[in-house]
Amino acid sequence: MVRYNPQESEPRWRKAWADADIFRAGPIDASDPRPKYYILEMFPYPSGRIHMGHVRNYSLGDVIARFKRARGFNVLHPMGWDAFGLPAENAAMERGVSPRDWTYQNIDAMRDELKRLGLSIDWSREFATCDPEYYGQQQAWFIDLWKRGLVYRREGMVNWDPVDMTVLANEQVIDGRGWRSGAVVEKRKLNQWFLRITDYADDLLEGLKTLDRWPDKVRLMQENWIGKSSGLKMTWAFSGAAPAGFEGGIEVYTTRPDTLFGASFVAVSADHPLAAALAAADPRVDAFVHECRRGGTSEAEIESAEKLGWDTGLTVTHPFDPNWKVPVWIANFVLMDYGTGAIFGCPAHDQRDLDFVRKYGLPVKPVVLPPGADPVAFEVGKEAYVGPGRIYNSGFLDGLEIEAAKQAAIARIEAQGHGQGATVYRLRDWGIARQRGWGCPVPIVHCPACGPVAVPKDQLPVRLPDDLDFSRPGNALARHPTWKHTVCPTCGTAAERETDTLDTFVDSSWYFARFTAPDAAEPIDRAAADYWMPVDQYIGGIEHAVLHLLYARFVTRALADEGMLKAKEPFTGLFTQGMLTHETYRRQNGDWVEPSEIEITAEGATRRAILIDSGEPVVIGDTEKMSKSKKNTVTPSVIFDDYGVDAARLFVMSDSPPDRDVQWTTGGIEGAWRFVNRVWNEFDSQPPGVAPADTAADPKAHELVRATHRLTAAVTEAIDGFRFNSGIARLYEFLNTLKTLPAEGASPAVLAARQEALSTLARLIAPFTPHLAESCWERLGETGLAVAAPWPSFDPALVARDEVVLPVQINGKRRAEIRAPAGSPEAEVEKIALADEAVRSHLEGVTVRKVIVVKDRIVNIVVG
Ligand code: ANZ
Ligand code: ZN
Repeated sequence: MVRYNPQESEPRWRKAWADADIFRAGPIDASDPRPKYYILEMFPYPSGRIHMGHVRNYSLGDVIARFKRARGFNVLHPMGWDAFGLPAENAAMERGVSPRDWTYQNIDAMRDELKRLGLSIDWSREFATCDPEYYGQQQAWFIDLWKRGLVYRREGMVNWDPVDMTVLANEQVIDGRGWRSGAVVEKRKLNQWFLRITDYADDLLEGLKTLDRWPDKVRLMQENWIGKSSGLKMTWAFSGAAPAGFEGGIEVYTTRPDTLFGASFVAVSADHPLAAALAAADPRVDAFVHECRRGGTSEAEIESAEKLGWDTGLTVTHPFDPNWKVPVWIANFVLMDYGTGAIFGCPAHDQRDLDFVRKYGLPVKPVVLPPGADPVAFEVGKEAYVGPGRIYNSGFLDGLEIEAAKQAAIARIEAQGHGQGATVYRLRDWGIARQRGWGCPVPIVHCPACGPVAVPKDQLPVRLPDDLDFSRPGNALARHPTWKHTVCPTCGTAAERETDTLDTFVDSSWYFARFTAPDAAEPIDRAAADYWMPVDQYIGGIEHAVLHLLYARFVTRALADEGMLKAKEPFTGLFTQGMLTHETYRRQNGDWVEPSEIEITAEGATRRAILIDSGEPVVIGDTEKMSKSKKNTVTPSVIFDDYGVDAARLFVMSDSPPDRDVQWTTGGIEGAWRFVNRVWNEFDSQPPGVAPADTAADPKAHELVRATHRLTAAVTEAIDGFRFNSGIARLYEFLNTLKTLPAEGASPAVLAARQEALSTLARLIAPFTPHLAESCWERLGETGLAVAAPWPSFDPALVARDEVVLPVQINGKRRAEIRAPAGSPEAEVEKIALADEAVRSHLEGVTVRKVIVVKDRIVNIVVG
């Protein structure tokens, strides 16, 4: 066996591709007959090094890109960097480097590594979101949306670290504490910038129905996130004197008006104006409201926090019974920015309400009777009853099913003038401002005379200064000595720049449109975007199912409504790839150790490992997602050095379907490396200059030709259907077939069939192992596979298996004839026979006792 040498060939082919500039997307040219295809993987954060997850993600996209190019599409496959964000600030704080230098150095290192992967990327379109040319265009459309009312400012809650005196992002709050200071985080009100995504709630929901090439799971997650619900907004009037300013009563939102007779309290959020009014008058209420502000702002944190309530002493009147007074509480589990910020509580049928009243001793009155339950005996204990049933204990609603009772209750409240049926979304407006220095500055100036004023477009970009001080926590932009001082663009008075920067999710919400014309003088070049958009296939992690993918859909719509592009949906196809996993290893003292530090000393049931250095036994743990903290990672560059890039690409795609996790093992990468060498050997052993010959006459040659066509069909379908692993499995099988027909001593017909097989094989492996494919292609005497070779086609007649005709005898008499693929298993032939029209007519009214199939010959049916 000759050994394939990836260290020699891989760099050579990458250079050849770069010299020929073949991965540059074609210009937009109406006379170009090729259809366009836009393939994009989620762009990386420039953390410094690529990891195996990147190898898999970008290899998957590259398979599609190379496949589509070979099939005659004009392919756009760009790459860039999601380059703003916290890690750069943290590196700056810890190491005293500038976030800009740190980021661009990382980009340089990672670009080299990605290039080494042999990805067919149009590098001419590369940009980073921290390039002023990019974020300046972002500022331009931000101003457009602001003028249209889609950007606005209001008070919003932020996480405040009282020790570091800084606003924290949600991911910097760990178990309710600041990640650096360890201090208990508080919720604080701050003027915040918002994007009015809620204006698009219904459109975003409706649009999901058109995304039939998205995983159902992701669509469902977005649907839940948007959280459309319908119910009733109704006002409860105060029974006694109303507090000043609240004469109109308290408006609550409910999705369960059918349970109104089960109400035991009304509660407002601690951030509700009523709570604020009461707190202003009573320091004890004020203290309680502050107590509620402890802990993070995320919904999960609020849900899991202990229930806290404050009895205001006020009461409201039940809408269906003027004599029924309901107490009013302030409660920490009521969110201010959902519905109306106030609820009525029905503990029998809502778990949060039940937990609350069990703590504070309020009554529990069931009003929904489960099917078959006894109305006298039925009780609610620790668990609220949320199932179906009939309404009881409820006056005019008694006997109705839940849905009918909801309608009846809404009708009555509407007739009384107490409220109105309403649709409410869980989706909240998107808070886009961050009090951080390493981000896109909000292009607004605050003028004491004019208020907030947009920076004129000819003054964009509003650049970040080069000399920000990141040595301390907090907003480096706000404390810069001079940057914020400017004059009002409208009236010329001394004014201050906004010092907030934009959430990095804004940066990633439109980069795919910018790739269509990355140097355009406007944010988006309309002609380029209308040609390339939407992205035909987007690939990335499921962790982005909601935020990034929803924001991108929203911003695309907002920009489309601005006339910047036609597409409303940015990604028609979405694929979420699985993760890379690896066994974990620990020393006796519990420290994690890297796979490269250990040696497996026994396999099988008594599998054992030791530390290479000291011989200390190592505990082999579970297979888990590769992570730095558990040290169960492998370094791509080390693998590339040892096995070549192609073997690594092949392995991460061969072992499981692309949407599943793949376990990295030494055995696996070695298997891929063996495959690479076996392929190479088949090409190496084929003599040069094989002449075409009549293969049809030679049964062996003919069978190889047919196997080649079958392989082409199978691999084509596998790539189209994102089943790369099964395509690769067919390639492995095919090598076994080839091995049974070696070049040495072969007839001219078999040699000719081999030549066709190898020519096909080189092109079929190209999307997976592109360097090897070029070497093989070259070995066949051809030039430039990626440059010019079209995807192989197949003849359906050769793919189809032969059919045989089988006579069918019933009790020994020939009654019919059926057709079946040659070599079909007996059970299949039996099925075909029993389904046959003519056979069935003879079986009417009789019982089939036995069916005997003689493979490829005859079917005998015994009846009685
Ligand atoms: C009375 C009731 C009775 C409720 C019952 C539920 C069950 P979904 O379905 O998630 O939209 N709610 C309304 N606004 C709230 C807020 N700002 N903070 C916390 N909870 C709030 O939830 C709607 C239900 O959540 C509403 O219906 C309300 O409680 C509560 F047996 O009203 B319900
Ligand atoms: Zn002004």
